Amino acid sequence: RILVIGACGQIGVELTLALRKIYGEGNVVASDLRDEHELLKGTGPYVSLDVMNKEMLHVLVIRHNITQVYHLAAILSATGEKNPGLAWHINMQSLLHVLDVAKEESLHKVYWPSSIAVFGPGSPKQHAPQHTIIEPTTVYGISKMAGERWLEYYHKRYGVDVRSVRYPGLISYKSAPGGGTTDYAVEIFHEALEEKRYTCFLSEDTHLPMMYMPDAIRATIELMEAPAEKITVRSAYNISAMSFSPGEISEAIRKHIPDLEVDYIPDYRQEISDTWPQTVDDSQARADWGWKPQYDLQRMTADMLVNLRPGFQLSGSGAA
Ligand code: VAH
Repeated sequence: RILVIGACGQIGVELTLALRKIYGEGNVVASDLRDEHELLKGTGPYVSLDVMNKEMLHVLVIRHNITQVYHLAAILSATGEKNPGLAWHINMQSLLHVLDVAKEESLHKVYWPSSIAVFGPGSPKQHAPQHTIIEPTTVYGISKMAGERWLEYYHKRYGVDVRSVRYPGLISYKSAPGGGTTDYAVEIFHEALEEKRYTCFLSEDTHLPMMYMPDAIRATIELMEAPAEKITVRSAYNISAMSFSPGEISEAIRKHIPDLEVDYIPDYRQEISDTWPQTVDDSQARADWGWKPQYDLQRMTADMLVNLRPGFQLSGSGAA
């Protein structure tokens, strides 16, 4: 049985729904601090969990016969810079609680997401390799870097089967992101449909690695289902799908909403994004467990628009 922690977040909602489809709704326990997300209601068991309370986590794991945990609860990059101490505490302590319970209860597998935020100004901007200079400058990135080290440590020292990927910025229509630097790429779709106008907090030519949520969910599940002997990276795999800037995504949306107007007023999040690479090299994930993305910018844009607004008429060549 699977436990998803942070099930009401941007990844959590879709991952929980996907896992329930595969493993059966009764076998996937969703948990979060928040009230149950609308889309999860009626789809399977839901429990309230504060993962900062290790006892509570431990009891829940035993009571529900949990054998696998997906731990997705975290403070993202932009929110993290507002309260670094809290972000560090939450991101680290929650992971250590999960890893400890996994060790103590001999759980079969643990999934925890890392991020391209582990990279810093010293990492190559293009095709950032799996192994390179990892000197993040945000507290979120530092917590992801340290988390990767802890995963490897628990794997080597205690044999816990930990798995992770470094997600790029994720774009989704079912559940909203919160507090990230890449959130603009979701907001712009909502504003384009509602107001035909968007003020972006990053500059027009800030290129970042990005991925559409269906690819991210598939990557997660494929990694978790891969035979253990194929997993040569026990920190976190680079995975990549697309890279674009606010200017380029605006252009892609304008193919379908020609009168969209976008202004650029970069704020403190610009500095964060400037420290990250534009593209990452995911050859290790491709070689080890067959990773391959399906969505590029055009296909994702079309899919976002029709899902956010049922009946939306796509124009010409961009039609999905
Ligand atoms: C953030 N979306 O913006 C997250 C992330 C790629 C960065 O992990 O904080």
